[in-house]
Amino acid sequence: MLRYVTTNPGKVREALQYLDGVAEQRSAADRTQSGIVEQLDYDYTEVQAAELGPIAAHGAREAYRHAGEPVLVDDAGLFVDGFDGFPGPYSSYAEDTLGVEAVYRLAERELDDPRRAAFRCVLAYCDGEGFAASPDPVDRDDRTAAAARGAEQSDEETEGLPVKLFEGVVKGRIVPPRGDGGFGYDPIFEHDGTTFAEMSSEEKNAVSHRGRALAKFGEWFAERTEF
Ligand code: ITT
Ligand code: NA
Repeated sequence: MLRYVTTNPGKVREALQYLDGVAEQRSAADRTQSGIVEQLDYDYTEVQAAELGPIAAHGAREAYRHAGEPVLVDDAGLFVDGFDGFPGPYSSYAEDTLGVEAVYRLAERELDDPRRAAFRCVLAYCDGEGFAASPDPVDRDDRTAAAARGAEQSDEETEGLPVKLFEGVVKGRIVPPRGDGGFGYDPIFEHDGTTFAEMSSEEKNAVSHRGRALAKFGEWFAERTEF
């Protein structure tokens, strides 16, 4: 059993839809969806860092020690180019304090159109075992690769448990809120003319940061196990 570690029901919906879909395609017909991956509603400590990688890696170790079974932690954020990546790793805090509409209004007031931004998602997998050397599944993107290396190194030194990271990125722009699907910043994030809140979770998964990270994870995990 793989535990998808998050307190956020929106993430769970997208991740389970994706991972159950992958598992169903690849596995025996008698496998039930619920037996493969389940949410673990666990609020791990979010260490302060400028990048998502170290936060997710630290969280995965903590969640694994808590759960005692394989875990996948999902750390994500909205990075606004004109704000030098803000709110980024502080996206959850900014949503709780300012709110999503205020983040839009701030961007509208301070930045010229197009207000470029990216969603990033880092998935951190830990099952208490090591990983054989394999081609790095993390993005070629410099920033991402650096974040991944940083996470692996610093965490290796402090805590030992190996963690594997998978990152997905999607580019878009900040727009006035549209749509009532999705969650979080979805209404103000437009990709190819559609906000994420105007997409079904299946449509969102096909292009999103989370969908891309899940695709990388799914490919790696399928080879590692009978998943
Ligand atoms: P967990 O840490 O328990 O997983 P969280 O919601 O606090 O739940 P993060 O720490 O990763 O998750 O915070 C990410 C913030 O970015 C939070 O405000 C989310 O609502 C938002 N967010 C993450 N993924 C998103 C997505 O796909 N679409 C819109 N907003 C997203
Ligand atoms: Na969080």
